[in-house]
Amino acid sequence: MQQTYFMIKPEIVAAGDQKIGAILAMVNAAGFRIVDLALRSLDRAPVEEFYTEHRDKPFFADLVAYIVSGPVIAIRLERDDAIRRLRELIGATDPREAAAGTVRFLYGRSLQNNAVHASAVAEDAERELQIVFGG
Ligand code: FUP
Repeated sequence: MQQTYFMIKPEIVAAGDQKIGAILAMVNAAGFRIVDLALRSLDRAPVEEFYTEHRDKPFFADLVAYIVSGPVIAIRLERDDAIRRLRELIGATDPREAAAGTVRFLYGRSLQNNAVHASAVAEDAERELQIVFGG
C-alpha cells in the first residue's frame, strides 16, 4: 500500500458540495481509500514550503496567493501504486492538455486554477503529507 497527498483547490471548494462530491466519487471509484480528510485554510508559510521547488518561478507569488485565498480540502489517500494512479486520474497540469475524463479536464479552468493537486513522486508525497498533516 502507498499513500499520497490529494488536495481540492480553493476555487472548487468555494463552488460547493456538488463538485467536491463528484471529485471524491471519482477518487472512490478508482479504488482509493480516504485515510484522512480535512477542510483547511492553509497559512502562507506552509504553502510556500509546499511549492518550494517553484520559489524562483514568475508564477510563484500568484500560485501561493491562490492556494491561501480560501479553504482547501486536504486528503490523505491510500491504495497500491497510489501516486501514479492518482496522477493518471487527475490528468495533465494544464487542463487544456488533460485527457478527457480526468479531474482536471472536467473541473480545471486554467493552468493555475487546475482544480486539484496530487503528489508527483514518493518523496513529494511524504513531504507534502508532513507539511499539511504533520506526518
Ligand atoms: P503539478 O505537479 O501537476 O501540480 O504541476 P507543477 O508542480 O508543475 O505546478 C504546480 C502548480 O503551479 C500547478 F498546479 C499550477 C501552477 N502553475 C502555474 O500557475 N503556472 C505555471 O506556469 C506552471 C504551474
